[in-house]
Amino acid sequence: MKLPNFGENPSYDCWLSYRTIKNAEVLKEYTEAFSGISVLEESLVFKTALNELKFGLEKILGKAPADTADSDGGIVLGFCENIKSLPEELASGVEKEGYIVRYRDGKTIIAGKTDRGVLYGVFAFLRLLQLETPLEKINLVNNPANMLRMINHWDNMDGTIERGYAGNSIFYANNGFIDDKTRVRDYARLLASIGINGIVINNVNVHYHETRLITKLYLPEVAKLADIFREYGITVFLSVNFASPVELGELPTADPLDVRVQNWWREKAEEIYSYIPDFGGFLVKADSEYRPGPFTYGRDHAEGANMLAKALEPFGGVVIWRCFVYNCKQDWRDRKTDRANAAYDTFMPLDGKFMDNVILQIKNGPMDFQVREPVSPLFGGLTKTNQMLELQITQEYTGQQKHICYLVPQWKEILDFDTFAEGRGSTVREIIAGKIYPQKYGGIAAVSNIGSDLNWTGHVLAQANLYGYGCLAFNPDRSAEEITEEWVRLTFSSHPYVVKTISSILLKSWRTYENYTSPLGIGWMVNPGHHYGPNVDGYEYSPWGTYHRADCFGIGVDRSVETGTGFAGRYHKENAEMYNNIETCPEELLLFFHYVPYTYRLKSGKTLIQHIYDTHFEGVEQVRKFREQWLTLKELIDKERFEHVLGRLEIQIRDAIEWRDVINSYFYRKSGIPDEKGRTIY
Ligand code: GCV
Repeated sequence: MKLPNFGENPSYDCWLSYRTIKNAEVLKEYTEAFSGISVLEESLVFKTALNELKFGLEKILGKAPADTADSDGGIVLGFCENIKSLPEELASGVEKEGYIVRYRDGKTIIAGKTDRGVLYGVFAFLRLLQLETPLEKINLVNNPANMLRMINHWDNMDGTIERGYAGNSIFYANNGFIDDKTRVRDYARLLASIGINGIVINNVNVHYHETRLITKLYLPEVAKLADIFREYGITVFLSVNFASPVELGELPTADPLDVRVQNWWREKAEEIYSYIPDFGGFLVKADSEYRPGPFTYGRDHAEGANMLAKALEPFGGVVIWRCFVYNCKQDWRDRKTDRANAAYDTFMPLDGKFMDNVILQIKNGPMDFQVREPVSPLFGGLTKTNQMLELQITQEYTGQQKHICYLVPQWKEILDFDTFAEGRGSTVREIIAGKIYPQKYGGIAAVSNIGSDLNWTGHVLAQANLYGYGCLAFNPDRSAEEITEEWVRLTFSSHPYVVKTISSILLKSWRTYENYTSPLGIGWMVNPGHHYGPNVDGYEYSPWGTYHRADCFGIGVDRSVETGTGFAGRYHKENAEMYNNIETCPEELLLFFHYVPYTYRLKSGKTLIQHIYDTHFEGVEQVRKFREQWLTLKELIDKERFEHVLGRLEIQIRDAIEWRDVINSYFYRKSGIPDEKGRTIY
């Protein structure tokens, strides 16, 4: 496939389309103000920053800037301390990887403390121009809230992507690396433009070939990827197989306390760093979903993680250890064991036992990226351990990029969730930023939603999820509305009607998806394996409704302290009491925390069963409305993206109807209670 260059295909360009400004006045003003560039430093990333600036300016202004900025009309790119005209009080507000972008009296400064900061400043500046920001408002100081802002790829070397919905891997094919790296470079560019600074390039489920990524068979190839990402200020990490010494046939054991194993990993780290001197470290999924781990040897997760951390320590590497640990083989008759408790019960007793170059990566909820879950109680529970939040951009349980499900509002709720760990204000975003408990490393990671599809994300509107993730990772204070509007303007156009219409669809889409799929936090009612489409008892680890517990009287899982699995009690007092009590439990999580009779009256006055019926009908109508709204954009956006989204909306309507009918009929049959409104329930 011949790839377009940036600027040739709007689907490929994503938010970096850099359309030439049409407003003659603004164009004139900008052309005068930004006529030349001077660069004060030299480094790989500076070179990238300069190229990006030149490229963007030429597209947006329709004219290449000169290589000088001696007089008015100049942009100066440099480190804060080397720019004499930058007032000290402003320079001191810039932190590592932060930037300042400022226009004053005919001169523009783009400065940072590090070259990454300058690169982010360049992208921010170009955004401001694309948004036609008045000169006097070009005045930003931005510091990233999170130290690590990562993307995790679940790419396999055969070219498939676990939970990938946008084609194949852009890194691998046929159990090898793809030679042409054009796509990788373009991707690095997209990621750097939203402030991503780390990437894990292979699946956490590390199979035969990927286990060999840390051997000399593949390390030269990994190094080539690292070279490209480095240009964009992005550090490369690898997922590793905990049993590597055994699976590579080099040792009879992978016991973390065995000296041979410790030495093996130490030498392995040395070898990796000889290829990639700035290698980031390992991501590890251990003792989870049949992956090997320290439990095999009767060791705990701190012993496992620390062994790897010790090996990486001399080189400055880190171990990112996932907390996604649970027993997939739960017996459906066992009503006490609760997957929601698993991560908390495994890791809380280990708090404080991890080395300081280990970071625990915690999924946002206690289950697994459902459309609605409470926040994991490990946030606010752990006080002496580095921690990171893990989100899922790829839409495994949220419509698989066939449906519009814009997740920024969900992520905002997660980041803003108050754990009350140290009183009011102990939000998840403060915790992962290391502001509540000091931590050497912290931040945020998310599972990628991109693949080899020309538009990167399968559904063009799913690009907004990647963009929004980057924005929130950098600055979680931003509102969903602001990020959404910005994305639409950069990606499509600033036409007020286009901005209003697409923003409105995006911002309503999560609730809409929830409406026609899974009510009140119950989750999971999907087909086994691929997890697409409705099947109330279908999920592979939840036979006979282990996870929803519906019977002829009611539905929901009793997770209260007194009569249930006790999960509600894992939170700090304020949240524990709120969740534990059916009266105070937020209704959107009612069935997550309580078993509730179908005849129970919700705050709306409706019975639970009627609520299920109504929301499912409503969800379908909302998607139909999205289609109507989309149709009105026909003359206002390009044909390719218009048709593409319309096609996806047709699929979404068809599948929403299926969800509605399967769910409603299941609960009608279970409860025997007809719809009050007399609608046909199949
Ligand atoms: C990469 C869920 C997904 C798996 C995924 C796993 C994980 O179970 O269905 O595909 O494996 O989460 O996060 O490790």
